[in-house]
Amino acid sequence: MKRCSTMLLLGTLSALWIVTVPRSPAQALTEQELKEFERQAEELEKKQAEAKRQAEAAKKAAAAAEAKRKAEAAKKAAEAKRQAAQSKTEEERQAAEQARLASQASALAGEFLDIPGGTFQMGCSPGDGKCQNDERPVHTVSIQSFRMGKYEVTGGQFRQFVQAAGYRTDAERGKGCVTRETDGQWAYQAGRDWRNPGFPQTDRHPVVCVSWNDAQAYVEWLSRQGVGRYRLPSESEWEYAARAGSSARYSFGDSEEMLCAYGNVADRAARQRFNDWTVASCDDGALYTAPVGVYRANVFGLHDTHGNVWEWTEDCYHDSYAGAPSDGAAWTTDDCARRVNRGGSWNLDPRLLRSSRRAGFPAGDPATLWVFASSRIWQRRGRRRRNGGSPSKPGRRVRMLPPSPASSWTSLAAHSRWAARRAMATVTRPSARCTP
Ligand SMILES: [Ca+2]
Ligand SMILES: [Ca+2]
Repeated sequence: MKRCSTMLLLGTLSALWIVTVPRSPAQALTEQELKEFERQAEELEKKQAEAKRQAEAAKKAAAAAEAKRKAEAAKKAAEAKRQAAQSKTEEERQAAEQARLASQASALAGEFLDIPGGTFQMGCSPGDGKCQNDERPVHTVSIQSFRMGKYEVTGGQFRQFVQAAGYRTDAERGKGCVTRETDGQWAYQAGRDWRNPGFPQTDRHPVVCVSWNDAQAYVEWLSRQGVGRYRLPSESEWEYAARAGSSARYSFGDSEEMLCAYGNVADRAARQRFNDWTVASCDDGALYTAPVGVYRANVFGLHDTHGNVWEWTEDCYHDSYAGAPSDGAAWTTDDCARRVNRGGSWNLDPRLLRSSRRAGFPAGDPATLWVFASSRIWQRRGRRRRNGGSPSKPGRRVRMLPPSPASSWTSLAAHSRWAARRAMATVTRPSARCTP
């Protein structure tokens, strides 16, 4: 019992000592620091939590921004694709419209060729002893590029005009057409007109018995069809195009025997039928008119510039070139009772088929021999580039044109060489019946 009392007493004293003994200063700072540390830890945790929240918010914002950017990019791409598709559709629509107009124009007016501009000497060819006074003086003419019918206007083309417009030609309204009937004389024959000139004609033959007035009515009607502007070529445009860079008597040279390869003329066979004719010493296979495009083209690609049928031009006839325009414009002042025909026809001899040969006939005179070729004028959008073509619309026409514009006889000769190479691939070969 005594021992237990003693231990209880010691335990009580020890506990009192523990409670009452003062702590060291180091122990007090550590406790404060612990509290401070705890406070700082809490603050740090709060900051870390805030930073984490901000980081997550920034991440979400970045993700949202990226998603927005991608959405906008996708929207722009879709818009660009839509616009491209729309543009392509518009281009296709325009191309289809142009093709439709070209097809309609071709059906109505035939094929046309680009004739490059240039400068040439108009009139009597050098050394040509058969020139008439009206082929002089030889003078310089500058021609702007234009488009010209590849062939003479055909009966088929003219028929469309007549049927659509209800047109009646001068021959039908007047005293008929000048033909040579059984009596051997050329004279007006009632009842003769472009439908029935007295010899076989198909829709591919050049229209005949057509006066200058009829030709004007045709090109004016064409210009109202919404497929381009048309007019007759000026006389200088015609000669420039017919010569195609050649200063010789004919577009191909001076050889009369070669005429039958390039056109329908009064040939040896015609002499069998019309024994009073002067004829070329060759055979072209056609007694009257021939379908257009049968014979060789000149280096511009034009057919029948020598013979087959005369071709009306815009000009009034003057018996001299004194005072003639030098810019390719039609000469339409002074006496215009007669209009100019060029190229000669199927009943004429080589002398009358030269490139410089001219004729003037009354505007209302629908002789069988006299017909025309229309010319489509190309309205250029911009200045032609040196290598050809329009800067705003390069395309097929660019490849069709020569490497450089013909601006003189020298450059025109270069053009001719180029055109000759091109023509070799496409030119219509002469009829097998030709014996040049
Ligand atoms: Ca002939
Ligand atoms: Ca002709």
